[in-house]
Amino acid sequence: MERSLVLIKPDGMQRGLAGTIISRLEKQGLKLVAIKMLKLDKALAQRHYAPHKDKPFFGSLITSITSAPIVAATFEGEGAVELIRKAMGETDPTKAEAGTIRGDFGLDIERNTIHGSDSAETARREIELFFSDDEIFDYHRGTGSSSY
Ligand code: IDP
Ligand code: MG
Repeated sequence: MERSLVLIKPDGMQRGLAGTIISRLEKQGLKLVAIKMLKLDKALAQRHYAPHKDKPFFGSLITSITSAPIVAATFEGEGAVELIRKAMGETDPTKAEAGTIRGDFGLDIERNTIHGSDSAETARREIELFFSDDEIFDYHRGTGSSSY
C-alpha cells in the first residue's frame, strides 16, 4: 500500500490549520498511520529538502521550515501520493484551484501550508527521515463505503 509524508508547515501551524488539513485528508479516505509534532533542526530540514539544495530559495525554505514546530504525518492508501498532491493543489497558492488546501488556505509560495511527497520513492525517503518503523501503525480502517 502506498504511503506519503505530509507536513503542516509553520505557516499552517500559526494559522491553526493542522486539524483542518489532517481532517480533509482523513475524510478523503486516506488512513493516518503516523503523526507527531516536532521542531525541525537545520540538519533534518536540509536532508528533507536536499533535492532543492541548489535552488535560490533553499536558504529561506530552511529558515521558514525550522522557524516553529510543525506536524508530520504519514498517510496510507491506494494512490496516496497522487491523491494528496491533488488535494494540496499547485505549489503557488495563487495558481492553486479553489477547493484545494493551498487554493483555500495558502498565502503565497513560501507560505503554502503543507508539504506532501511528490512520488512513492520520495515518500519512502522522506518518511524514513521523520518516523521510525515502530511509530508507523498497522490497523484496519473501513473504507467508508457501503460495506459498513
Ligand atoms: P511542492 O511543495 O509543491 O512539492 P517544491 O517545488 O518541491 O514544491 O518546493 C518545495 C517548497 O519550496 C514549496 O512548497 C515552497 O514552499 C518552496 N518554493 C518552491 N518554489 C519556490 C520559489 O520559487 N520561491 C520561494 N519558495 C519556493
Ligand atoms: Mg516537493
